[in-house]
Amino acid sequence: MTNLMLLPDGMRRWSQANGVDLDGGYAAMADKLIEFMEWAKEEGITTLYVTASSAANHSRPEAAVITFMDAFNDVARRIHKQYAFDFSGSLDLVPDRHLEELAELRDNSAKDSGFTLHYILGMSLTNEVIGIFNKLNGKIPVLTEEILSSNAYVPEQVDFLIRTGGAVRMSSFFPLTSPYAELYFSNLLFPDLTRADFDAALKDLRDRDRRFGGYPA
Ligand code: GPP
Ligand code: MG
Repeated sequence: MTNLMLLPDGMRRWSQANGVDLDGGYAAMADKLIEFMEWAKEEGITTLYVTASSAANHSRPEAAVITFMDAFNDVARRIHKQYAFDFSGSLDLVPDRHLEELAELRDNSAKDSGFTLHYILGMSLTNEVIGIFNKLNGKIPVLTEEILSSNAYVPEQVDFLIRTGGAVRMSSFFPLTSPYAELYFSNLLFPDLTRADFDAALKDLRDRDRRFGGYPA
């Protein structure tokens, strides 16, 4: 069982480079995301986590927020009858109508399909830690690793992570309880990613010697 987290970055730049508006750029993201899911599934990935937004992304002008949320909702709508769909994150940042639709799509998704698309919305390590503390403060005697994991935005340890768009940083997208996630950074703008690029990324990730802090075997 291998899971993968995708940070699909670069849609604004892709829109500019291709002479389309932002809606067009995010429509290209939506189509590519659906292709990407097929690639991931074919390669034996069981859950694809997609960082749909950081908390900071929700401070963009309202029209820009609606543009990226519309595209992510569109993808969930297009795949939910075929795959399980789930989401988590700083959900108070997400516009109500998008959130309501995502909940409905999650509830009606194909839960037994063997493949899950899971969005993490409004990512921010700071908000995440503050949220967990405020939710549990006074209600548990001590914080354990298990309680921390079950309240984290990403509900399991991430194996592989791919970020497109050229930035070699995690920004706010770090999965809190995944210290051994293997990271892969691609210079490509997400809508330009091809199957060959995906295969090369996955080969690179799979060839790594994962030791989880221990000595080599
Ligand atoms: C980024 O494209 C995309 C999102 C809002 C989705 C999640 C964000 C990540 C950074 C993974 P963009 O609008 O930032 O394009 P660009 O990087 O070209 O400005
Ligand atoms: Mg960006």
